[in-house]
Amino acid sequence: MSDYRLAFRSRVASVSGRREVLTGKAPFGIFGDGKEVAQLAMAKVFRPGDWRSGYYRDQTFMFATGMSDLSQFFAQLYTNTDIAADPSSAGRQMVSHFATRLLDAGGGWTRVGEAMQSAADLSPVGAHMPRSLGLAYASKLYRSDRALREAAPGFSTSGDEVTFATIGNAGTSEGLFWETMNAAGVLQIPLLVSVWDDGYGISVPNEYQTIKSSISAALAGFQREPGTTGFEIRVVKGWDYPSLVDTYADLTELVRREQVPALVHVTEMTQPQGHSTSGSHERYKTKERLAFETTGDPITRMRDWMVAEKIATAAELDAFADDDRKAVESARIAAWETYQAPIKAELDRAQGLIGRAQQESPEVRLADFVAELADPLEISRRVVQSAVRRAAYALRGRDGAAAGALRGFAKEYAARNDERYRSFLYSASPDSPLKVTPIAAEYSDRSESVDGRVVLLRNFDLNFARDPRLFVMGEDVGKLGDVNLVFEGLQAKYGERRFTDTGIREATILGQGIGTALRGLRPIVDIQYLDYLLYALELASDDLAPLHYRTAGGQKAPVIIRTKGHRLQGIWHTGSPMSVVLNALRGIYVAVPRNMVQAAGFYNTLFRGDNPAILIEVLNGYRLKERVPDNLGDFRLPLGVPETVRAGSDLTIVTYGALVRIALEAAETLAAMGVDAEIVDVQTLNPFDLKAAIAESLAKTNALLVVDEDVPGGASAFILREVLETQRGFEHLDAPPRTLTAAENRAAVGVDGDYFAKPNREQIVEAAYAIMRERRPRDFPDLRLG
Ligand SMILES: Cc1ncc(C[n+]2csc(CCOP(=O)(O)OP(=O)(O)O)c2C)c(N)n1
Ligand SMILES: [Mg+2]
Repeated sequence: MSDYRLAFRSRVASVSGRREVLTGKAPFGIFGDGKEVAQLAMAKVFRPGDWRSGYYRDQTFMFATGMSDLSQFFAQLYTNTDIAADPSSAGRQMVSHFATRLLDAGGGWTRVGEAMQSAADLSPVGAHMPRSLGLAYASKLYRSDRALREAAPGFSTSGDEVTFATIGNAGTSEGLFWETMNAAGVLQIPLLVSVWDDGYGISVPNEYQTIKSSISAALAGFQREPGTTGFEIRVVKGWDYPSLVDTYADLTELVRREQVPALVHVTEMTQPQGHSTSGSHERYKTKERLAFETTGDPITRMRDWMVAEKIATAAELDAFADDDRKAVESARIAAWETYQAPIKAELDRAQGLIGRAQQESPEVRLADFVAELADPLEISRRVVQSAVRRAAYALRGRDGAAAGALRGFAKEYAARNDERYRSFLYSASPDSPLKVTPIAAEYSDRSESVDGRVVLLRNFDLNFARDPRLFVMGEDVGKLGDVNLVFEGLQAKYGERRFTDTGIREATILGQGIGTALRGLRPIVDIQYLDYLLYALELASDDLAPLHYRTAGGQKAPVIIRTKGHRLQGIWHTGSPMSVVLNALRGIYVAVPRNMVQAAGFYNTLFRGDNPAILIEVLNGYRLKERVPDNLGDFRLPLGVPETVRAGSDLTIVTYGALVRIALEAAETLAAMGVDAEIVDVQTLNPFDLKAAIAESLAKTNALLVVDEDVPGGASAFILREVLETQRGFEHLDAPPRTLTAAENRAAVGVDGDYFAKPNREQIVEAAYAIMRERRPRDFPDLRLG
């Protein structure tokens, strides 16, 4: 009875939510109507420590488990920015995009493993699947390793947790789904995937979506059989309450006990209100199908079954219906009032302040702004902020108390709205990598010189000995010990669980990282070449980078992506799509160390911090000799602090990564030509030079050359903006700034391809020389080379 009533209330909420959107009170609606009954069954087997990783149809499940409720649901529908009202996203995500709060107000972990959890939903279809893999994989790691459970207290009691993923039938057409399913079958992890099959993906039916029009038929080859691994697959109808309850009970027991992945294909689900509030299904569904939305309704069928089985009489159920409708309606009204009350108060306050300023300065025309706020087009903060600021423009140059009060409010209000709408992109917790205390590398007479790869190898070894939560996943990182042998011998020392070979599946390697990081582990996601990061880019951009932001500080996944790039051979092993990385991945820090000692120093910082980051090692640097710091493993380089690798007085060359060495060679040639170049290695592109050291260098040299591995207008444009605009570097320049970048085309294979596609020593010399010649033509005669 209580299940039925919960499903009923959930339905009323869907209907009510749609109405709120259609009457203009909420921006958008997408609801779980037609999917209720299966979710009741799934909720019954869901325990503290378990994870949901699902999509926007799951409100009934969220209500049934207590991870959400009607008031949070409506708060999110109305876009309430108060974390207490909408703990999933503080008004940042569309309705039905759920998340539990894993972090406390200071950004530290709560005892995540002791409560039911939901990873933060996202709108791109299927993009939550890869991290589901990691959530489930963490159970396997925790179960097999008691020391790990002790090293990450509060995250897992015994490794018995199950991850429940949900996805729509059409969502299974995405590559990310298939990649996840294959990997889950290979890994044999406690992942229970439910496909909510309503026959459609918006207007496109299953025959266009899925081979054999059925995901369970398509995946039949995944079914585990004696002697093989695989999935346990079940098909059950979305209205068949007793079968659903039995299926989830049996299957979850198996998944939990044996850590076997499972698929529940829930068929014959409905969409009584159509896909979402942005369209009407009458436009594309047949009459028969529209009729089925009523005749096949899972709640009606559950009710019929209850009456037939004499669990309740129709009259009893009708009597509850009234109460349940009222309960939903009063939750909605309360949520609407809670949403509106503070904004209305802000409107009133602003109106009062403008009114008083008007009295103080009757000659200024402020009446329009007062009128705007007295009868606003909408109850919104933009209305308030816009009116207040335009009133302040009209009051410019006036010193009265009321004008001052209005300006004070305008400033405060803007700052408060920045917090509401722009905060939490990066971790600000005590564990932020920006707060890790730097420790300089130390050298002595005993410091030996070794290949760069050995510096990294020893540094990883020391970190892995220090922190049992660290592990690395990727292609060839285990048995081989990385294609450049950076992990040589470490799998033998630390075991397969910590140096783990994976299939060629960059997106789900990253997903495995996101999921395990959410569960308190410290994954290093190894992407073999920077060029192949693009396979994982969508996920990095949509799931990882905005995770802390979209949960308003409720969740974090401190994944460290290790990759290598810039210089080797050919079209796919020399890539530096740095502008892609920078622009798609705000929220993720970007380190571009010039050598392996610097890389080690940044890893040492990032492993101790809680913000995701990507570190790009210089691909042709593994065989170059470097001196090993005596405090390897322990020294920590600060993020956002460039290093001047050559002091000079004539011009500043700003660069990073592999180009630092080439720029240093160029500086020697330049010195012989009478040019004393200062070379600044930016070291981390994000954060970028937090103390404006580059502007200081410009104050001395008055000239800027940015040398970049990326395409024209790529990362160099980013660097120019930072230096010229943010740091006001233009004030120091006495010649136009220049950028020297890679070509638009990628590098042909071979040493010549690299030389002619990427900045080389001679190009740097000539670009620097040209700047000098422009400033002092008499001292620097034309080279007459073109
Ligand atoms: C990557 C991506 N492409 C397109 C969309 C637009 N879109 C939103 S929902 C949807 C249909 C999803 O259908 P299904 O997975 O069956 O879930 P249902 O809504 O039917 O429950 C589409 C195409 C999206 N959100 N993400
Ligand atoms: Mg569907």
